[in-house]
Amino acid sequence: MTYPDRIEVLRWLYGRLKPHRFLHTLGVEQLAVQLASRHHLSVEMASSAALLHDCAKNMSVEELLKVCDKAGVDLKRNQDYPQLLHAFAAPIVAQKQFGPLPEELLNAIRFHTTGHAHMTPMEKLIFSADYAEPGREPFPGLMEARDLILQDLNRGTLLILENTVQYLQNKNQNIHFYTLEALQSLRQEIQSEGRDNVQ
Ligand code: DGI
Ligand code: FE
Ligand code: FE
Repeated sequence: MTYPDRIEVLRWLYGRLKPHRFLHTLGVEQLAVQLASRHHLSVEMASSAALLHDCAKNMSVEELLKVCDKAGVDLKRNQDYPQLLHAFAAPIVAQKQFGPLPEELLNAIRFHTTGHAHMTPMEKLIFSADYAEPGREPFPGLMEARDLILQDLNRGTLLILENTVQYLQNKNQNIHFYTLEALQSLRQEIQSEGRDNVQ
């Protein structure tokens, strides 16, 4: 599988993103690559997905709605969550620039904000790297999450989902149904891992 040339992607992002977002993207890539090699996933795919995950972050809600509508995103179910649209739009924006990309990579960027039920390892990796990247201003729980995703991707992702839900609840924000489904599905996955280990 060939991925877009890294320097070309960086050049494109450098012209699109604000400086702090560009630096965040590099931090996500650094952690994503580290996680991929630790957990035996494709380092190249992790790098590309990390670089592209916020490529639509500079767009206005109007533009994002247009792109998402064209791509068949259910806008009614997402109208209360404008801050999630950049993730759903990212696969279209990235492919417009770089041509067709693998579905596994596209899903990792599509679900990087919310997660969803039955996440693949690459989706968990990008979701977690976005949260725990090294450039983030320290906040309670960050170090613990960073350590845990390096040791155990499932438990680390679960901790991050739980922290995110707690954070949003404290701010009285509605939790997207994808996030709730991700939480429930990963809890079940970890429970069944435990059962398999006992047998
Ligand atoms: O794009 P980033 O800033 O790197 O981070 P992100 O894509 O993970 O999150 C973007 C925003 O979306 C952030 O302010 C948190 C918010 N968010 C994530 N999950 C949910 C959510 N907001 C609501 N209302 N509900 C969610 O489930
Ligand atoms: Fe994002
Ligand atoms: Fe991000």
